[in-house]
Amino acid sequence: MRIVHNPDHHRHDARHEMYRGRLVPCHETPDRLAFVLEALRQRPVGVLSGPEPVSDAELRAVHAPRYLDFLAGAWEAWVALDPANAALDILPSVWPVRGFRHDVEPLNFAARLGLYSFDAGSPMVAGTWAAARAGAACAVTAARAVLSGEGSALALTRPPGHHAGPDFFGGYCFLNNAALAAQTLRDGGAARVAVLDVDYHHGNGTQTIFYARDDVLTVSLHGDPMTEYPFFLGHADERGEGAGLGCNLNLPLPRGTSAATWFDTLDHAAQAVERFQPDALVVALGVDTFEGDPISGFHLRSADYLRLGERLARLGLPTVFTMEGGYAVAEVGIHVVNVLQGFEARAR
Ligand code: Q9C
Ligand code: ZN
Repeated sequence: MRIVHNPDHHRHDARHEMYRGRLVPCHETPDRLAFVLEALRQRPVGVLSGPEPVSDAELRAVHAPRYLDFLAGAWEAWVALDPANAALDILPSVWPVRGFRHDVEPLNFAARLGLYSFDAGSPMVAGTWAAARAGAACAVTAARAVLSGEGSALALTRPPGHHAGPDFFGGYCFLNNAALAAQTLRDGGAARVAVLDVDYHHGNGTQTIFYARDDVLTVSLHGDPMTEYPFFLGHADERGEGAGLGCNLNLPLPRGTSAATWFDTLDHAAQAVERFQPDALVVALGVDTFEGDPISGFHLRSADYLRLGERLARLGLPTVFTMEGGYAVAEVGIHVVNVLQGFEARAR
């Protein structure tokens, strides 16, 4: 397994996210990746490399140019408002809901920030763009490795990506690494690609990016949006639209779901992937399904991640993993490496 590590991830090191009317410490921290690297040192299940450059054209295959321009210039615009802002994280506080215009990009920075986001839990700092762009490069590099015949690869990166849509950030995500990997696989010759999202939270960004397309199947099993973040998407009746009708599958599960039920549901997800007959698979790998995760509600245990890797390997597909959520920080490394180890044991 090829493991493409983001050397710039630590530049995204925000302080606070808004929660219940207060600013609380971020859950999505640089030490999450440090723990994965440490677990990989103890169990070297793959070969580490850095990313190759990603082009603007590759980013624009998934994200809107005006959104990319906003992200690239956000920190400078923020500090231009007031030099004292350099010591503060960027968080949005105003959003264009139903009936407001989305076609006109305001000049005001707070308004642009709101236009391109959907929560106040995803702070940006000076290095966010550099970190996110290098992460996108990891995802594209991992996909290129799989296209050139390596059986599997992991984009070992943060910030995560699966909540980021064509032109919005949120849920700690800015660029959709799983979607970029899937698009790279398509452009490199894979006629059909499946994205299987096993993060606790619905992969709303990935769903939105591919919703009207029949060349990329998106499948997500996740906490029921009636009670779980991101709340406003991820229901079972969202099946795709137009040419993409039937090419999106959501498998929402109640908070508190056991590992046994989760694995039964994973089987349904895997069967849907098989029916689609893809040439390649992207796994949006969140490990926030762990029973000890501080913000999630499923009950997987550490050994279950070995089983997850084995089940994914049984699909027998060239596979790109992208690192998504997982906030029981000290266990994130064990769980990610368990998935890779289970995958490699079965794939061999
Ligand atoms: N303060 C991913 O797992 N808010 N994103 C939770 C806790 C958002 C999770 C509230 C959770 C986003 C990639
Ligand atoms: Zn998550």
